[in-house]
Amino acid sequence: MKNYKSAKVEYAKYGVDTDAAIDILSKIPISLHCWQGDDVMGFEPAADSGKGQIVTTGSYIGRARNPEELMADIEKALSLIPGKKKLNLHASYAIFKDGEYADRDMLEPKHFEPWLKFCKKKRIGIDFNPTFFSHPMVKDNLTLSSPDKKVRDFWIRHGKACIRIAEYFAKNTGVECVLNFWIPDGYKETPADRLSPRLRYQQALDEILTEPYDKSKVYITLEPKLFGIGLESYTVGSPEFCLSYAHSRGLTPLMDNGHYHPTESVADKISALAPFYEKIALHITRGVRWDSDHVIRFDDETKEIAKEIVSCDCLDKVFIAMDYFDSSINRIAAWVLGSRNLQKALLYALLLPHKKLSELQDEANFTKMFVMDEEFKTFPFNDVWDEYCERENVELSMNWLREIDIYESEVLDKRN
Ligand code: RNT
Ligand code: ZN
Repeated sequence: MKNYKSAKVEYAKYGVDTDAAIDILSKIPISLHCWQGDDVMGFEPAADSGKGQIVTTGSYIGRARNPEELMADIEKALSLIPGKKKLNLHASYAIFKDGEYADRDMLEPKHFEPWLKFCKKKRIGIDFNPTFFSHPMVKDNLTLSSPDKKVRDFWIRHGKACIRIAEYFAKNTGVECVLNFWIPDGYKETPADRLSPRLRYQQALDEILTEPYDKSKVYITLEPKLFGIGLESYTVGSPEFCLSYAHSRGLTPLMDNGHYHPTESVADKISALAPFYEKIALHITRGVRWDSDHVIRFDDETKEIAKEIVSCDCLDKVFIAMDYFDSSINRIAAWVLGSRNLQKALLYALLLPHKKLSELQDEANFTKMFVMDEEFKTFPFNDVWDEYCERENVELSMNWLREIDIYESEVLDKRN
């Protein structure tokens, strides 16, 4: 890129090596969530969508309605996103050949074979999630914490089945699989008994974990949440519960930045967990006034999370996934935009003079630390970004949108 050389010189003045930054960025795996492509519907014949706590809003044309369409859309998105990717699947995206439907508690690796084939062709790893929502066995908003043993047992079987599927993905791709547990369980009103549901959740998870798995290939993560729609007063899997559980059982904590009080910062929590966990998993999203899962922007919150990952030297410790769903704009554009913004935030973080800034902190030179932090915001960042895109062979700037426009008129328009 024509301006890259001068940008490189500018950054080098502060000891920042732009080539090294580009190189590191290209190797950070970003997990692309399949559910942005179809409004979190999945492929089950009687998908109970709309129930459960996952809400998408908007009615943009071209939602992927079957595995072929979703794979084609993912393929388009992947071609426009630089860097290393993984695909993040949910159990509700099992693919059934004619007449061989299996309910969630009976899922097997074979129901995900086409996904494995797809990802092997793309040479990417796979992450996985049991789907504890949008299903008739979610009773009164409860799954693993239900007082009804039949309900709990159904979801325990689901959890175990997902461990087997995660291991199948990891073994066959050669890439570790992050298996994330999130349950929507909770109450709209102040419950009379907060303890029993948590004890039941704890026991159910213990039961699921009796399923043997290879801990060097499958990383089980637990995702807490402060509240959900219809669960405003109490969630069973609260942050304290999930962290304590994960820590006591050797699991990995997962933090979704939409799941906390609005003034809490997930960026700050990374260094708080880092000393205690081998791995930390993240769902990067954007909440607007609530856990609304808007498309990731290149904004302060995302930059701050990226900055912490880099400055805490946690790049090998974190599993980075995205979790948002917008059906009011072109869904492929949503994927590409969010992924690129997240990578921009990581690049931005990689281009900061962390060593210098922390020296200033230790010297209590807070004035200079503040000034430098601000000045770097207007450094020639975009020249380095464009260089990265060029080296990765993806479209620069907004040119990628043109490709999506063509895909929209040639493919998506015809889906209605
Ligand atoms: C829900 C959680 C969860 C889901 C996905 C689809 O609040 O964030 O991670 O969004 O599993
Ligand atoms: Zn999440």
